[in-house]
Amino acid sequence: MRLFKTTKGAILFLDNQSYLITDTWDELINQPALYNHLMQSVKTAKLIGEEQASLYITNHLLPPIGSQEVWAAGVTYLRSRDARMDESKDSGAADCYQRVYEAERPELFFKAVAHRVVGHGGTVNIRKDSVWNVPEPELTLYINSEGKIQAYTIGNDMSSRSIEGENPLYLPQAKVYEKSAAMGPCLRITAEPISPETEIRLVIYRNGISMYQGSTTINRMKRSLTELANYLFSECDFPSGVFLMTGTCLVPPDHFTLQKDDVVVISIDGIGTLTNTVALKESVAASNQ
Ligand code: DO4
Ligand code: MG
Repeated sequence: MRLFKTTKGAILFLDNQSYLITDTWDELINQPALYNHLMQSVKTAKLIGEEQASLYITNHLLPPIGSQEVWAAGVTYLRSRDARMDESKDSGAADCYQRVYEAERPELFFKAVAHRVVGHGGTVNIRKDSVWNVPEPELTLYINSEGKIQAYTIGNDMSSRSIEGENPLYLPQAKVYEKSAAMGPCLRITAEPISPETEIRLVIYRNGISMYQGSTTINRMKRSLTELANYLFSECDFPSGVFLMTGTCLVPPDHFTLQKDDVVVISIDGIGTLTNTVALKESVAASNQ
């Protein structure tokens, strides 16, 4: 089943029917067993027609997040390790990526508070002080307050390769800025864990022309999803649950950097497609005028 957050309420798609659920998002998704909860909810939820559901989703869609924090895992795929070793070779820090790839403890970092996250159809930013920027398409977990993975969505961990490559201590600046995270279009809630064969695809368009395309499957990840969730919860509580981006395996070639107006399209089997246009942050003075 798929759950969309809209300004009209949550829209649940199940067995070719759509339902409107008006509980607050945080209460709705932070269930001990979300799949079972939603199966029960449809018995009393308002059934809405296909036309109305698609109107709400087209015109009123929000990112599928309430008050949760967004965290991210890094260097979970060989491709990410290799790209980062390469971009940091002049800084002498390449070795730290090799070591974290092999270590028992994963790399986990704080990515975003909810107001920095954009949804499907929104704009993601590249930093004006960065000359090398990429999207990072990542399977993203919703983990409830008990530390159990309940749902999956698509995440884009926008990154500055020039800033991180200069010095790994600059990671928070390479990763955390306005609109540096996109998530959506919905949550996919399953009775069983997501299939390891699930495919992630990335296409980047410039003026309508494909500049990069790639795909991978999540079974190429070095770590398990529960391992990442367990580390995140080992010393942190998340009263409304948390989102966790699980790392990228798709890295465009080194000569590629995103530009304003590029369109980033990420698809994951069973979840859908997350599309975002690239922009630059407006200066505060300009946005106040
Ligand atoms: O090591 C820095 C960040 C890694 C990351 O974001 C990724 O592998 O997806
Ligand atoms: Mg990443």
